[in-house]
Parts: sequence; C-alpha cells; structure tokens
Amino acid sequence: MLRVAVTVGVLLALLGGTATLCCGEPQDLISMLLREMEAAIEMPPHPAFLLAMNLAGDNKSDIHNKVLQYIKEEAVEKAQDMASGRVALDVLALVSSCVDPRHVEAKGKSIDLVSVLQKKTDEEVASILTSGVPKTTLFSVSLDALALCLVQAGGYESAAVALAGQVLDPKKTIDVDTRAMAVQALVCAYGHADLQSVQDLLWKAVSNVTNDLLDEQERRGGLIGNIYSMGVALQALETSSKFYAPRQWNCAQAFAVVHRHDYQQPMAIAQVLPALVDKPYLQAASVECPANTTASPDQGFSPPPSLETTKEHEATIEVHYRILNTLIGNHFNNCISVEVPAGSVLLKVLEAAEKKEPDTFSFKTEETFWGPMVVSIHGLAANPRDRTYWEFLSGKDALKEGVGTYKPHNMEHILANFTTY
Ligand code: B12
Repeated sequence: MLRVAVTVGVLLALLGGTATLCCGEPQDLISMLLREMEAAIEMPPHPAFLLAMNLAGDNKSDIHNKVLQYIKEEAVEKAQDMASGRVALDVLALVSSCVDPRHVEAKGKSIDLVSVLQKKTDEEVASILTSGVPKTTLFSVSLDALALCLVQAGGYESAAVALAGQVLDPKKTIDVDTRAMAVQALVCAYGHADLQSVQDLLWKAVSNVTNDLLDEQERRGGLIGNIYSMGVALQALETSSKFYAPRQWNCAQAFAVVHRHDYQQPMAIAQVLPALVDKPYLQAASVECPANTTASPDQGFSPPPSLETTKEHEATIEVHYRILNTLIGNHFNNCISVEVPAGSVLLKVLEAAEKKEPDTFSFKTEETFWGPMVVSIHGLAANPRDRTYWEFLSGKDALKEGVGTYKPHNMEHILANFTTY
C-alpha cells in the first residue's frame, strides 16, 4: 500500500501551524489531506475512502466517481462473500454517495445490499448470543448496526443491544477502536429506540464508553487508545455529547494530538478526516446529494511522488526476532538475530530471518488496506474461524503498526506470538 507522503504535521507546518483546533478546521488543511488520501488510493479501493471523501465534501471528482463505480461493481459481484463489516462500509459509502444501497446496479447486475447486510448481521448476533463472540469482530458488528440503523432497516436494534451487552460486560476486554466504533452504532439506535428498557441499556453503554474515553484522554494528555485509534475515538465523542453531559470534552486537546502526528497511511487518514471535518460516520446518510454529479478535473490515481526516504542506509541495526506458538499443534519457540539497514520496516527483519533460516522463519503475508498482514509463520496460519492471528510485540508491548510500517530500533526484541482475539 502506498504511503501518504505529506502528513498532517507537515501540512500544518506548511500552513504555518496556526490551525484552529476542533471547531472549524482550516479548509486548506482538509483539502490537502483529502487530496493526499485520494492520490494514494490504489485499485481495488476500500469503501472507507469513498465514505471519507463524501463526508469531507468531495462527491464529484473523477477519482470519487471511479471509486464509487468500483465499489458498486465489487458489491454486485462479491457482496455475498464479504465479511459483514465490509458490506456495512459499502452501505455507508453508497448512502453517503447518494446511491440507494437497496438497488445497487453495475455491470448489468443489481443487488440489494441492505438485505445482504441484514442476513450477515443476524448471523453475527446469533453468534454473540450462542458463543459469546461474533462471527467476525465487534468492530464489524458496530459498523453493521450503524449502517442498518442509518438506512432504517430491521436488525440493527438486536445488534445494538448485543453490542451494548458486550461493552458493558466487565469480563470482556474490548479495544478502544472497537468501543469507539460501537458508540456511533449505539447512539443511532438510541435515537430510534421505543422501549424504555432498550433506551436505558443503550444510554448506559454509550455513557460508560464515552466517559472511559474522556478519562483516558485526561490521563494521557489527549491520547485515546493509540494514535491510530484517534479517528474513531474523536468521531465517537463528536456524536455523543449528551451521553457524557454535563461533562465537557476538551476537544482541542484531543485534536492537538492528531495534528502533531504524521499519519502516513491513507486508511489512517480516511478514519481521521471525518472527525476533522466534524462529519462522523453517523452522518453518512445526511450528506447533501448534489443534483448533478458532473466530474471535476481528474485528481488521478497516479501515485504521488513519495517524500519518504527509501535510500539505502549505510548503518545497519540488529534485531532479535522470536516466533512463539503455545496455542495449538506442535508448540514452537524459535529465536534469531538479524541485521537490516537502519530505518528498515519490520517486514525486512522477517525477510532477513527467512533468508537466514528458511525452514524455521518462513512466513506469508496478505495485502490489506493497512499494508501487509502476516497471516502465516513457520507453516502455522491464522484462521478467522478460530479467531487466531499472529500478534507482534516489542518486548511486552503490542505493536501499534503492522510489519509494513513499524520500524524497529537497534537491539530491539520483536516477538511474533500466535494467539486469539
Ligand atoms: C479487528 C482488528 C484486528 C483483527 C482483525 C481480525 C479480522 N479477521 O477481522 C486482528 C486481531 C487480527 C488484528 C490484528 C492486528 N492489528 Co488490527 N485492527 C482491528 C480493528 C479493531 C478493526 C478492523 C476492522 O474490522 N475493520 C472493518 C473491516 C470491515 O474492514 P477491513 O478492511 O476488512 O478490515 C481488515 C483490516 O483492518 C485487517 N487488519 C486489522 N488489523 C490490521 C493491522 C494491520 C497492520 C494490517 C496490515 C491489517 C489489519 O483485518 C481486517 C479484516 O480482514 C482496527 C481498528 C481500526 N481503527 O480500523 C485495528 C487496526 C487496523 N489494527 C492495528 C494493528 C496495529 C494490528 C496488529 C499489528 C497488532 C499487533 N500488535 O499484532 C495486528 C496485525 C499483525 C499481523 N499479523 O500482521 C492498527 C493498525 C495501525 C496501523 N497504522 O497499521 C489498528 C488501526 C488498531 C490501532 N488503533 O492500533 N486487528
């Protein structure tokens, strides 16, 4: 995945660093971020890009139209095979593009994406009720409930109730991103709930999560989760002020954290942009639909010239890499030390280890919109049905980035641990 070369920090510097925080982002900054994200979009695109474009105000450029067309074509051909959250993102992206997700037409075919999503959401809820975990992830179920709620299709309320039950369950440890995404779904469902008992449950869940988010922000000088959680966390807090009232949100402090960071991945920008323009996903169905959709000059798919330095460094670093499986089958625990050029991403370490000891350190990746995801090491593959994955840690801390982005330092200890989510 192409990296976005010009970052929020750089853009702010270009603009003199005088951005007003929270209330009214400078339009130039938003436009530049939008253009950077759009320039980095590769085909096939992710619906999160289309959604971000629409919320940030680009609904008629050539790139917008191309992405929209692609998303429609993909939907009519592959929706049945997609994970529920991906269908939900398609629905949100299409609604925000003024396309009716109940009648998506492309390539001479048509599909009712809402029905597909309802069926998939029902399966997620059934899985939560029977086994305590969703078929995919609670992040996806949050997107499902939000999308169904926004198009007012049945099924969102049971999903929202199940979600509320999960976020209020003291035995569950749910990551910040997921809890924040759940907030938007629950806020939407709350707005349409008739039963007092359902309203009370949703209120309690949103109130708990948002107060936790605010507590964390206060404790950590503005940071909620990690820097990549900020997009969804800010969106959550923008949509839920009445649930944490009379408490006030120091949004300037949280926005300052975002502004200070150099986001390098288009997906990260796609999650942050809606928050920066105060148009969270919850507003996907409220964008203004233009009467004509004439395209403006093409902003192009061509990759931007990368400012990122790919220069070979003279200096090398040594990284200690361990792979550990104590979960299933034949357990293993293998270490290796490799040298890679300073400034290399972790992927280079994995490649060097594989080159040195191919029988032990072989691995496979799959390209995703966040970059390469490690799906198998030493012949042991992650499996969504068993909810297993390869987690990467530095010492005891889980990495906040994937192997295509994270740059280890000299003598760092990296652990790949086969575990469950
Ligand atoms: C659910 C989730 C996971 C699940 C995915 C399981 C599944 N089958 O769905 C699991 C637990 C496997 C996972 C793993 C990791 N994740 Co994760 N994940 C998420 C989360 C909460 C939601 C993603 C989602 O469902 N999106 C909705 C669906 C519909 O969209 P999608 O495009 O189909 O989603 C796919 C990708 O997101 C992909 N994916 C998920 N996480 C990651 C991470 C990386 C690095 C890559 C390349 C792909 C990837 O898996 C999803 C399903 O196929 C996001 C939060 C967020 N803000 O987006 C973090 C998030 C994407 N993950 C993140 C990270 C850091 C990781 C790990 C590197 C953590 C670690 N220390 O090991 C590992 C990946 C390691 C590896 N093997 O390469 C970061 C990425 C930041 C970045 N700049 O790269 C995020 C943003 C969370 C955060 N705030 O830190 N993740």
